[in-house]
Amino acid sequence: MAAFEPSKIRNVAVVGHRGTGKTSLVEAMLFQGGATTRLGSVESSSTVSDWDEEEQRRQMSLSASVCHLEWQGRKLNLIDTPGDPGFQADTLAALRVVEGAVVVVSAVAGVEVQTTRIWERCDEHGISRLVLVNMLDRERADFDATFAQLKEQLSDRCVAIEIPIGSEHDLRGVVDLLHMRAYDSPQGARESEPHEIPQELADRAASFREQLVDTVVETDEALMERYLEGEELSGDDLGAALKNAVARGELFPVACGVATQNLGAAALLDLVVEGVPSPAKKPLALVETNGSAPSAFVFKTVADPFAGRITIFRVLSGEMTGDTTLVNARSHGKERLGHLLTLQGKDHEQTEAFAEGDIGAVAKLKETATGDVLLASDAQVELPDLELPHPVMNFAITPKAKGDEEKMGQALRRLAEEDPTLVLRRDDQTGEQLLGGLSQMHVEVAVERMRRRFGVDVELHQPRVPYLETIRKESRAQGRYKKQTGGRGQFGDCHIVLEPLDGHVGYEFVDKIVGGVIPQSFRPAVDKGIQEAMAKGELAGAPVQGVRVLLVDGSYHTVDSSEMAFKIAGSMAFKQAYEKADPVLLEPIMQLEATVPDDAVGSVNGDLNSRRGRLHGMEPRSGMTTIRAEVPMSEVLTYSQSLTSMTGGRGDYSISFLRYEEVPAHVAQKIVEAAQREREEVKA
Ligand SMILES: Nc1nc2c(ncn2[C@@H]2O[C@H](COP(=O)(O)OP(=O)(O)OP(=O)(O)O)[C@@H](O)[C@H]2O)c(=O)[nH]1
Ligand SMILES: [Mg+2]
Repeated sequence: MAAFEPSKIRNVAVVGHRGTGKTSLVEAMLFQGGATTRLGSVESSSTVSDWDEEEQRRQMSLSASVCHLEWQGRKLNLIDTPGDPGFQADTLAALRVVEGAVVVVSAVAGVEVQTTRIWERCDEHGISRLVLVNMLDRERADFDATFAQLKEQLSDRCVAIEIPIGSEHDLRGVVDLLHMRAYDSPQGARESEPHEIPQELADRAASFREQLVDTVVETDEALMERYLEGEELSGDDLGAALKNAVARGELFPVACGVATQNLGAAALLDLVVEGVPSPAKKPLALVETNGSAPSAFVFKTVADPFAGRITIFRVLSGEMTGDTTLVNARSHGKERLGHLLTLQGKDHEQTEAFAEGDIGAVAKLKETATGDVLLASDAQVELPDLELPHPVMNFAITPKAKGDEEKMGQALRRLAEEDPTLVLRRDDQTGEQLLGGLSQMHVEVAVERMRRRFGVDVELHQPRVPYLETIRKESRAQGRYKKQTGGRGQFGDCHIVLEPLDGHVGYEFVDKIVGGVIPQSFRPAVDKGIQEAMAKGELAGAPVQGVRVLLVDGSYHTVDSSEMAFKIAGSMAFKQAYEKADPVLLEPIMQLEATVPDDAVGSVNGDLNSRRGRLHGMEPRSGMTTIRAEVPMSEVLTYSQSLTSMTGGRGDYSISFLRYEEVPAHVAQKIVEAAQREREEVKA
């Protein structure tokens, strides 16, 4: 396949809350675009994008899937992304490489937590957006309520370009508000012949059309003038202005869909081609590139034990051809690229070249990981920050079979390469291996993959809460280390001041020494000693954060002073100053969103209350209520069992990290005592 020119490419991520129909929509688009010959379904595990065994078992997307199709002579790269916040690393990375996004919202559930979060990310990256109100065939689907929510909660620049005819099981088609004509459902509304708008819908359609016209003309002065002069604007006039406004990110058209019946896909494909800017119009300035020399940004890697590593990239500049050698801008190592691959879910096809802006893959690179940049020649470039969330759920992990430690470590490193929000580390205090992820399911999926892909069976143990420590007031102390008995002695002496930093985050070391009372060469050693002491706070052995250290005074000995002595002095000074600085424990607070049957709301709320939860909002909808609350992580480590029993298995929840907060004193005391007991046990 010859490379598509940049102006003929469209890159689009399909995003939204969990279970809104993204994968089904991608399936419908691929079918509609002729890239597949049958419409697969999530239920029968036959979609192109949910190809992974674990995705099929759980019937949800766990990682981004890259697909492509041709429409109106353009190449559309579609990235199906996971909606579950535990797997958002891929979703966030995908948003770095696209000019457009299709935001899928359920007509039953409306705007949900993750919808809003992703919307905000799209704002940050200036991504053009189209919204699909999906699942209009489901019981209690409500287009009007959903559209009102979109305008209220996402943007008042959301504008309906279609309304449904009929609803729920009686959904019969859609009205195209631009051209004011009706299409019958099912099966690709735009394929059927248009006809008159049904009489009973005429008024409703007219009022929606008026909103559409008013909103669109506001974005185009010339059109506005014609409108004010009383001219009747044609669908094509409006369409052209709308398309420009979408490209500039000023309007967000809202369309109707039933992804599983391929209703809405054709209209969306038209919108993508016409509204989303091509890479030629909007080059991605992720790093400074050298004009026409090839460079690429790696936004995903797949670790496959058989096929090896597959690296998925977006071409930032130049044309990328196979059989070339590029340089990894992070490691400065050379990477030899073999055949280039075009992806369709798990399938790949060899390709000669990718033009600027296209998305492609290559197998078996040596050391390139997600977030890396490949360049034609070595240069210092600042790598783009993917701004991924940090792991918050940590589980102690041990292999079931003794002696499998090495194998487990290897498998986990491969998985972490694929997903940087999965972090394996060793707890210095207990020596345990800890596996951290964004949610319990995130970690469980990793475990399942280790078993299936790498043949390692492991056990997870009660997650540890990643407490932090910080200080609340200023303090000052001296650290003086002196050992001067026989031979060469040791001498270091420093005075430091601790100050709390805003928001309990960060660490700063400020050198305030005047006149060389501590020689320049020893001052970094003081800093180092302090940082080592901060790795394990005195309260619960948790890392200390949110501290500014001023090194204000000290003394030295011309013979006995050494870096080692000043490091120890620094750590002694810190420990003393820390005790006087009113130290406190911080705990992670989680955002919990539970959807439960109306009759279980009382008990779920009561239970959240007893877990120190703070209720934020309740939204009843269709017999189910969505409860939003903030809860300390330590209280919801085993929430899934409780929710199941309170709701008879009809409840669902998601949880994600919000921020750190001070632990209330009575709770903190217990944690500190437990940590002390543990330290004594380790010593004994
Ligand atoms: N009735 C109906 N069901 C739908 C529609 N779209 C999707 N579904 C079903 O809803 C469920 C979730 O659909 P998916 O396509 O997996 O949703 P998703 O947004 O990809 O979900 P995640 O990847 O987990 O975020 C599946 O059982 C689909 O068959 C629709 O328009 N109408
Ligand atoms: Mg999906």
